[in-house]
Amino acid sequence: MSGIYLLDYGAGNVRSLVNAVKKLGYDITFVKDPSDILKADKLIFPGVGAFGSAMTSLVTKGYAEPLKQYIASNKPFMGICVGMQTLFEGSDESPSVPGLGVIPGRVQLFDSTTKAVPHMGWNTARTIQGLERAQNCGLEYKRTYYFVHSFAIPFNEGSPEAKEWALTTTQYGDQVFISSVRRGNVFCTQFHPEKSGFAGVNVLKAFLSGETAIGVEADVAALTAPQILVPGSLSILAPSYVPEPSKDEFTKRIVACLDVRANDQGDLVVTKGDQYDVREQGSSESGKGDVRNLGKPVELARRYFEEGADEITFLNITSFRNCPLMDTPMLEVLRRASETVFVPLTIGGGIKDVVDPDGKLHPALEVAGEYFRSGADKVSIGSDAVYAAEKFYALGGRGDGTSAIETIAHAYGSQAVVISVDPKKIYVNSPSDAPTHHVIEAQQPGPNGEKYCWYQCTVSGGREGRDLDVRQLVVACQTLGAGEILLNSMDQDGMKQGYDLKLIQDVREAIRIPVIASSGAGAAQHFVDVFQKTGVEAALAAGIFHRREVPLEEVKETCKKNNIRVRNIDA
Ligand code: 1PR
Repeated sequence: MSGIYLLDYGAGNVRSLVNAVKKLGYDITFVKDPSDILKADKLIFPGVGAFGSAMTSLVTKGYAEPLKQYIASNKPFMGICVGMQTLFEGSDESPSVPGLGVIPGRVQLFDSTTKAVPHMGWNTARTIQGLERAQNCGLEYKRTYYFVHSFAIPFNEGSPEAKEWALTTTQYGDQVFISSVRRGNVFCTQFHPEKSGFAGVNVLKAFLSGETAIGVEADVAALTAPQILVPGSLSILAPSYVPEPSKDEFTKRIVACLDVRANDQGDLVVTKGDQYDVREQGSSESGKGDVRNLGKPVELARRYFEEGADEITFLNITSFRNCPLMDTPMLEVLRRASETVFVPLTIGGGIKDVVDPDGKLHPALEVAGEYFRSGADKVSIGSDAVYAAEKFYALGGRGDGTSAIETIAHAYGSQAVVISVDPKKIYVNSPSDAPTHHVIEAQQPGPNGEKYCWYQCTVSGGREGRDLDVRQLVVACQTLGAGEILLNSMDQDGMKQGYDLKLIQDVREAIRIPVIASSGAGAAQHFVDVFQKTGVEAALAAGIFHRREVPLEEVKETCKKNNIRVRNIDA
């Protein structure tokens, strides 16, 4: 069968890509055998995970040679993220593993001394081949696209890859890298079009409809052509196009969070607690009423995507009671959400080794894999991260390779592993009252006038406190391979008093991976405060969005007015 083929080696979420292609009205066939590659009329290669494991999979499955032949045959090819990187000669991520060598150059690690790494979030892509060429590829001036990677191809003007291949560059902090390449029928993006909202869907559309491909002859002709400036239009062909100077246009992310659980009637609902208590005040003996019901998970996720959320997080807040693999409703929520939501999806709750009722052990890696295949881009680990950090310190500050963080990061990449932290503030009179913990000055004095506090890690949705502080946790998790911290606060959750800025600042300073501030947003100004005062990469809210008290649009407009870069709401 000919047509559009997808080269998937099973390393992550390709469901969103398949859904986006289908949404555009095309059928897509998975490559099952090396011979399928040469049957394709158009081939998409969405690389996920580490460079070394991607290349090793290509070689062991017998895909590498037919892939090179396919590319040489000049049939339309689109590589995404690691799918683009594998076309280069090699990567510092896996120095001993050669790349396909189609494009000269090497993939290198971002410098994390000046910015958070991975580069995770929305950024622009500036064309250096000319606006017309970028437009042919569905790329739009000033639109932002979703990136998630720690390694990139530095843009080096004058280098062969830059001259012949680079279509766009992107600046992250002080570094400029190649964010897309195009030559003949090869088109690759470092960003994820399938996760870049409608802007990204347009990029896929251009490739699928054939606009992107112009053929090598036309390409060479254009590259050697004298300056052609079409009067009255922006149409300028390379090489006369003078690119604008690069600029860091990385945006802060606004994340909508959906705490999900079954209510007493057994329906899966989005709920929301105050300080983690999700029940209404009731008339029962315990004073507790029903689980608060704020809507249906798939519908709310879609609403937030349409309203401009940059990312959506589902937290299965009672998963510690069940085996998540038996939790088919949550998997179904992801599958259905990924049909209509084209921004990154994170799923948390129950990511750990689990034993199902018939005694069968499912390692955390298998649990996570099931979620990735169902449409998740990242998994968020809560309780299990606390246990892993405790073990890390018991072993003298190292992992043993068996934790969920390590196994999932190894297989799917650090960027796919988020740590959800549920800290509780413990007030003390002086740092010497908690000598084994990281004590800071409290923002407000405690109930008995205490001036200091430390933040205790909890497990099982805040039900149990552990002898570990948040700083110890995040440092251990970063060392074990986590790619991002989702920093909640049990004290601020649902209170609408603003984020715990002291806590967030303290964590932001301790680590170099991105931090999502969470808990307590009650007004658009709270987002401005947390971005300006702590420098976090993202801010999350739940209650104010569910109850429509503060629209996402207002949050973004307020940020813009305060010179905080945010992604424009897609149309
Ligand atoms: O321990 O790996 O099974 O993960 C359980 C996950 O469920 C953790 O991520 C934990 O944070 C979450 N969780 C467990 N119980 C609750 C609860 O509320 N009873 N939700 C819970 C935590 C906190 C935030 C919330 C923000 C923003 N929810 O995610 O959405 O505080 O709220 P706001 O903007 O309304 O203030 P595991």
